[in-house]
Amino acid sequence: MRPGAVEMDSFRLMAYTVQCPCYICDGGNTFDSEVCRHCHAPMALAHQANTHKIQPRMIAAIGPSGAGKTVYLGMLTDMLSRQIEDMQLLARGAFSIKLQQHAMAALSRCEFPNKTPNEPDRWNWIHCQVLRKRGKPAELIMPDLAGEALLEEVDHPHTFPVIHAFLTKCAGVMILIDAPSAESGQSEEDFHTMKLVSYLCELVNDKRTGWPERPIAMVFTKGDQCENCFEDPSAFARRHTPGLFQQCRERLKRHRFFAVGVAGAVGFRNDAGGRVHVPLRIEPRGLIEPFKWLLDELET
Ligand SMILES: Nc1nc2c(ncn2[C@@H]2O[C@H](COP(=O)(O)OP(=O)(O)OP(=O)(O)O)[C@@H](O)[C@H]2O)c(=O)[nH]1
Ligand SMILES: [Mg+2]
Ligand SMILES: [Zn+2]
Repeated sequence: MRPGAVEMDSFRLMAYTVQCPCYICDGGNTFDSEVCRHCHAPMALAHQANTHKIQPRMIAAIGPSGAGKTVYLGMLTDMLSRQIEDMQLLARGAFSIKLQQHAMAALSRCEFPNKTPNEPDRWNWIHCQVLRKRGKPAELIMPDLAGEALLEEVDHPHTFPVIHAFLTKCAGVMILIDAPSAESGQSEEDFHTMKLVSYLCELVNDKRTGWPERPIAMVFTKGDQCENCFEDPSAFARRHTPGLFQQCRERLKRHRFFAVGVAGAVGFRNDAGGRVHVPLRIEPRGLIEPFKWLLDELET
């Protein structure tokens, strides 16, 4: 602007005529929107990608409510950001630290984090760069979805446009399965996971790029309460989630079974709302393997 020239107030509206596409659903938004008006994903994801001129890939931990997604993702990102392993995770943007902060604050108080709310604008998203000793750095976007919303979308497609758009574009997933429930003979675990696999396979069924061709890690959680699943996760799946095991063999080209545990021991506390689980120790086991496998598969 020339010295002395004053911008007309109405000129500021010009900025609103340029649409900024959401990174998840491609829907148009104004430059100052915080969340996408179509799918409620944070617009920070699009701004980060534009600023750094990068196209992050999307991966996710999915599974029914209570499978352990928030605990797993919180602990995994915390471990990787401390670089005890061969991999190091660098969060991009302050919003990417919220999940780790929220989960670790709860665990350090000897509590498990709260159930993830169903409203998509309250989910935590992580945009990060993962550096590895071998292999190229990976740019990733990972949300912590609510299990209830996920199963609602599976039962009634398009109720949660963000889940639909995200899982269409997603490059690979970890499906979390509650191992102690599966071992105790609750067929719910088997059915929920089979439904998720069917949903994915029907969502993108292209011969070359569809879900049957994308990597899927099947992760048994809460291994601390179910030692058997660590020995041979695949044999555990055959025995305790036979429907899922068969479905994976028939429909998925790239899948593998894993077992993880975050808590070392769990107790109970009586609260106004009933009995609450309390983590007595934190003893992460097997957390890195499924994530590493997924990244390796994405590179091939
Ligand atoms: N023993 C044991 N229990 C766990 C572990 N991880 C999670 N849990 C239990 O599982 C519950 C649910 O864990 P979350 O991580 O909140 O589950 P979620 O999949 O995020 O559930 P939604 O947010 O409802 O989708 C926790 O409150 C704990 O009681 C674990 O490693 N060991
Ligand atoms: Mg959660
Ligand atoms: Zn969107």
